Amino acid sequence: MQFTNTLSFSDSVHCFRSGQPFNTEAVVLTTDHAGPESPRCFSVAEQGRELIIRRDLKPGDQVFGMGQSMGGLNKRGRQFRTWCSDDPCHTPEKESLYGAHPFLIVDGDDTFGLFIDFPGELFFDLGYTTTDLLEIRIPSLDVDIYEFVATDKKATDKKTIVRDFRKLIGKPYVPPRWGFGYQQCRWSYPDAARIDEIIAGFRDNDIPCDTVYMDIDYMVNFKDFSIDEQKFPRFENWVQEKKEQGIRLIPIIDAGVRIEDGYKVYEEGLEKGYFCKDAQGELFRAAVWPGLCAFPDFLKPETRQWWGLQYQALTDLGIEGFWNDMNEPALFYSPASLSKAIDAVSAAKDKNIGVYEFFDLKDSIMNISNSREDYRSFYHEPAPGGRVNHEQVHNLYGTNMTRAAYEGFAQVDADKRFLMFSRASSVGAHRYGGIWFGDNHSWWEHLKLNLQMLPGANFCGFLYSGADIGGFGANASAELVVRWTQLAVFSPLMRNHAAMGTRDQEPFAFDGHSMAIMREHIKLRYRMIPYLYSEYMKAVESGDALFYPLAFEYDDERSKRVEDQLLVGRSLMNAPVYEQNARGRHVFLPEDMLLWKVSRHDLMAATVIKAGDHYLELPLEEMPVFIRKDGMLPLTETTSWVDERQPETLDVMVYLDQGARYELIYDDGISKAWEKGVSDCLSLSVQQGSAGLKVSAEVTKGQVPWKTIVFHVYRHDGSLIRQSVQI
Ligand code: MIG
Repeated sequence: MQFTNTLSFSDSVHCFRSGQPFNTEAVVLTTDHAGPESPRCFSVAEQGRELIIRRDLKPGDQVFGMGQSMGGLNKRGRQFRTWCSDDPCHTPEKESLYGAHPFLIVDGDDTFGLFIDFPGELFFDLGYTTTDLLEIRIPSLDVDIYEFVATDKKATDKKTIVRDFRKLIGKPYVPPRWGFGYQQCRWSYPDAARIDEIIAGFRDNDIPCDTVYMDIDYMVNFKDFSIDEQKFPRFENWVQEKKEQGIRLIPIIDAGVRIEDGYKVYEEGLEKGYFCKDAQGELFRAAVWPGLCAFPDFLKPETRQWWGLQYQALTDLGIEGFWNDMNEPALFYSPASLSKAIDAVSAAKDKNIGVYEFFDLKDSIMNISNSREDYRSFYHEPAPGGRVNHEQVHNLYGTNMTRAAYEGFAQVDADKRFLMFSRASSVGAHRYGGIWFGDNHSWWEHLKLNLQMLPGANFCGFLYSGADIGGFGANASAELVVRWTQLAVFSPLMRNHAAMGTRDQEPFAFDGHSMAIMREHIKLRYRMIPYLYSEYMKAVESGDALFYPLAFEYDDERSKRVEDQLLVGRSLMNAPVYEQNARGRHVFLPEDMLLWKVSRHDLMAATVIKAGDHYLELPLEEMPVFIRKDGMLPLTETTSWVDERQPETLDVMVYLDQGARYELIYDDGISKAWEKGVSDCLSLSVQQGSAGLKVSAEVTKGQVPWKTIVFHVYRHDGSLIRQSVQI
């Protein structure tokens, strides 16, 4: 196979270009160093109008990555496709979800990473068809293939690969710090009065909360950037009042724009040519919630510029965050696909059809949404005069919607962080917002899936991510929501959400005991924000994931295969309970760790657990937090919302081995000063001196709110020493 061009970003990162790829803007790094002739770790062969990547898999090889996708941490033995899909039923065999993230790491004797920079569908066969063969089909000759070669033959090689990849694709989006608070959503709280009740539910029950969401029913006829004043009278005042209670309202924005005469967004977009057109150059129309819609051509810079400014209609009223939905884009039906289906139904009328014809008939209705035919029937204009069929660039649609929003916010206020996350995404979208994992179900399987999805999303820079706590579809039991809330304590995006028609699942929607457990865990989350925020900001800079499988840190065979525990930042390991009625679980410890069962926030109740296998008793009230050797876990005071007041005391849990250091990163939590390297830093240190413990807490940069730092230092023998430092 002859590449048109090969490039080297470093000794271990190379790009192999075939043909003339579409510029997806996934990669932000440039280089003019010529690279090696061909990849070292896989082959690329031309087959007709396609390229096939192949690599033999050894029995022990594992495959990590694939972004937001089904399966365990190790993706070997599965098939995937990159095709942003509005699929609300995440059953195990699904090959694609809302995000298209073609980055993977093969881990074995010879570990390497692979990223395919391509805007359309790709087919991954990770040892599924043939057990010992990895095969990727690229249905084009125009593509950039990146190879990341490992050098150290260590578990941590994989971290280097993640960092190298992230260097290539740029720094992730940083939310405002209040985006680390607990968030409550539901499809839909019908009006302001109900939202007031929900807020009272949190405040009266002493459960911290920072945001409440407004799902599609806040709009007039689902028209983006409109507000139904019947349901939300005096909107601006109300938004302001809620802020005084520490609650920010987060409206949804859908991709489709309702076709309606007199609706400004539609009329303006139409007049300026900002919408996607069909083959004849006519407006492309398809139905979503608003009925027939036009679809902004987000690949066109002028459209993005215009769309981004539409958000101002709401930011002017005090709104500071949004979630972008239906941007795969989801298409319920087009006039063409609907009439085809109706024809099929009419043709069957009064006929005595056979069962196979019946199934065809059924399919003609069932397959009407998100059809490939519809996706093939419209076009984008990324550059003047340059027309590209949607199917070729499908995966870029949601990304560019979110990019438009992000760039629009910068025009509203150049120095302010807005909350933004999207349903659809591709590699590169992480620079503009986070993602949530879409329409999961209130199934225990999806609680485990949430855990297993986090690292893959993180590798692609989606640090601000999380799944709907409690599950979106189906009814949740109290126990499921309790265990899910426990897991989500660690997840930067911590949002509970439920679908229309399902049972309420706010923390206070169940019995008092369940509520009390959730209250304690949500409070714990607020205490952990300094840690999560510090680790987040470090991961933004270093290119690390917040969540790593144990296989990325420990070289032993056992650790490599752990599927249900994650490292969280540099200090912690998480091993949640994800089974109904379980009152404990098995945990594998690659090394000694400090176990803190958090039920009563008792900082004196931690115990040292030796390396090896353990069965831990974990009643519903308990979630284990493991602190690694020389790891520190700073815990601030709990508040009812993130910015409620300045905390005074910082507790620090420490598991002392050789000597522990921790850099706590802090900043104003709202400006973009971090982009210029401006942050506050509190350096914490605990060392074993000859005359006892030496603890120090020093503000090495800027300023931090805490006045008293209380160290809780545990040692190997389980002994605890407490020492305070004033700053
Ligand atoms: O077709 O806005 O994933 O979070 O509640 C469903 C209604 C549309 C899908 C989103 C979900 C949201 C729902 N939306």
